[in-house]
Amino acid sequence: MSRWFQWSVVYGLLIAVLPCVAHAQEAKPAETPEQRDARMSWWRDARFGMFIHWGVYSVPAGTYNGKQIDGIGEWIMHNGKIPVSEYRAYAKQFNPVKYDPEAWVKMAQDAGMKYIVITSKHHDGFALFDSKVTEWDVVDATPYGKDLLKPLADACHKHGMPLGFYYSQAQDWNHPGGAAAQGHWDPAQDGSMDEYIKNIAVPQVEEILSNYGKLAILWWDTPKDMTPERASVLFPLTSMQPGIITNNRLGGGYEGDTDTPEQHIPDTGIEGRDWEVCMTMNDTWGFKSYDDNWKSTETLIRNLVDIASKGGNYLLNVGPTSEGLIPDPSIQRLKEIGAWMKVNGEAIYGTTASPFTNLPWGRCTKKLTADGGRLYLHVFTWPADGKLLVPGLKTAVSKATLLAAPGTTLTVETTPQGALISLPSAAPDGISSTIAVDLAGPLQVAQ
Ligand code: H79
Repeated sequence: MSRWFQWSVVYGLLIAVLPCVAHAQEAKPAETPEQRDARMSWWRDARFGMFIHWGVYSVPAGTYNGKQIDGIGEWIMHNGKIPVSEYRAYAKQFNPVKYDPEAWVKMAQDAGMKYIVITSKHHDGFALFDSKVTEWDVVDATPYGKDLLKPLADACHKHGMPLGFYYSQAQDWNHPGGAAAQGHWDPAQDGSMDEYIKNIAVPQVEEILSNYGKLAILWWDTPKDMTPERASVLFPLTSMQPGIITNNRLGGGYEGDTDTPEQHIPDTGIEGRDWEVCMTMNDTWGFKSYDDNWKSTETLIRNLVDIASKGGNYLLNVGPTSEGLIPDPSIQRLKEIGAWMKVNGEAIYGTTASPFTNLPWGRCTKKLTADGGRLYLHVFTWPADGKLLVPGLKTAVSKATLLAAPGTTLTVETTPQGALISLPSAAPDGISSTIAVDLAGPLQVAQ
């Protein structure tokens, strides 16, 4: 290979790679791994949050012109191809007089949730806040006429609940130039996306980052048609909130801080990334009057445990009605999860992923120290013979207890297959019972 050719390859690569590097650095001042760990620390400990999808779509609640529209409720305008003027009329019935943000914060807290993320503006472009750059917001377009985010932010700050805003930066079906997943269906939507970004998205992101005190998270969504140029005018705004966490959905090559599997739990953790599964309790994010396909409390708790055992967070959704009420089936489930978390929360918060590849009876989380630490065994299937094998655990166990019965000590035998724990005949919790295992030395597992 000639020297010139070698260098031309090197230069070619540099030219290909440099713009990305420069781009990333320009977008965010360099942060050391230690600084990043410090910034992410509360979020990694939290493990469980509440997602709130609320907007004008809660008025049609899944039905347009007497027809039930397929799909997720907040997509009704898109899926029903509802013209802009017709959709805007729904806002006249959006009057959440029963809204009690402090009760919502308390509900989240009692469920064991450690942060809240609410839709400040979804794909329908409707702002739940007082936006100066549009009339398509709760203050100007509804009989309610008051900013919805302000009292929630106040309640969150009062109760020490970190608050995040979801903002649909690319899709906007009500402002000219905003993107739509499958293209516009009303000429009123046509326009320049660059103008939309400049005149709506940028000032609105400035508004939500400026007017509500400390914000913990900015949650972008669906980077449809987001070029690096469009994203590059939005990303730098996040520096208005020091320490804010952003997700991977801005587009334009920005990775953000977190990966965001939606409606599914990955088979394993995501190497080298923080991640958060967002999920609905039924089959819709925004309220749909006839969606009764609720997941059981058992499924929701086991999902949380499964996700924690893989090192991720669970952002679980509620979709309030146009009156401002969280549906009863959601409230019921949050209460039951809360009761479980009261006993077992120690095995979720601040834990890291399981050191085992496969546990036939359930899941494991851990809190390790240099000279030992604790394993938490989450038993879904209680052994009929009263013996639970922790396969491959080589470290001696100094103590094993049930979180549901802290005074008790369980007998542990060391066997060639691993630690064998003797259990009482009945499971303390039919959904998931936790055994805390104190290690007598550094964790060692034979796989
Ligand atoms: O806010 C919630 C959803 O509305 C949003 N993300 C979560 C957090 C979301 N946006 N897009 N999607 C979820 C998935 C999009 C699916 C689509 Fe389609 C498939 C868009 C176009 C094809 C579903 C089917 C909607 C229209 C047809």
